[in-house]
Amino acid sequence: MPDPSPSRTTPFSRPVRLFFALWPDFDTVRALTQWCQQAHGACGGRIMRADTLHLTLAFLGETAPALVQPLVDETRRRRIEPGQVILSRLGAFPRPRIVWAGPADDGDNPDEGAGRLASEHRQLWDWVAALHPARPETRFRPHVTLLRDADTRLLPPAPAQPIAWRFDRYVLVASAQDGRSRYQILAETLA
Ligand code: 2AM
Repeated sequence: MPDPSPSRTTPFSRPVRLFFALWPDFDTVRALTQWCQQAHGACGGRIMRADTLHLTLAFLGETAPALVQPLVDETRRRRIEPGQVILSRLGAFPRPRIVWAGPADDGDNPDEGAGRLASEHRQLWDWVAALHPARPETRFRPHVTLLRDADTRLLPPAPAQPIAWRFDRYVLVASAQDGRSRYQILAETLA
């Protein structure tokens, strides 16, 4: 994980871009890194740094500084049922030239994969909406960005071995865009 969550959040003096995400454990990062390499061999582009790989559950966008601490406090009070997501797909967003890994659209088990993530997304917005004016994304598309500036027309099939990602927490992240993505974890929820 990037900057481990500080016990006290650095106050922000300007609006800050926030999102909630699942942050992968070491084995998941290692597996995702192999997917990055394979996809890069076909599509080129820019491989995401291992320490920035994540799956966004809710995107809040630019947030007034005064809202940050209440979101941090509430995140720390929240709990998540541990779960697992199986990443078995490679997909692309052609316009931003992104190649991503994601769960199968939905398997038989709604407690895993895309169904489980959609449920976490909804539950998150249920409490965030009371603290933040952002609206939920119109369409939630769970994915881990692997490559940017890639030639998405050359998207290869997904690697044969799916990635079983066990999670037991989500994190609130601040993102600074200054040429390269820099993420700071502000708070995490625990099972
Ligand atoms: P991306 O990787 O597909 O760009 C930090 O920018 C995180 O929030 C990334 O996971 C990014 O997805 C996601 N994100 C950025 N803008 C978004 C938006 N308008 N709606 C949903 N997610 C967004």
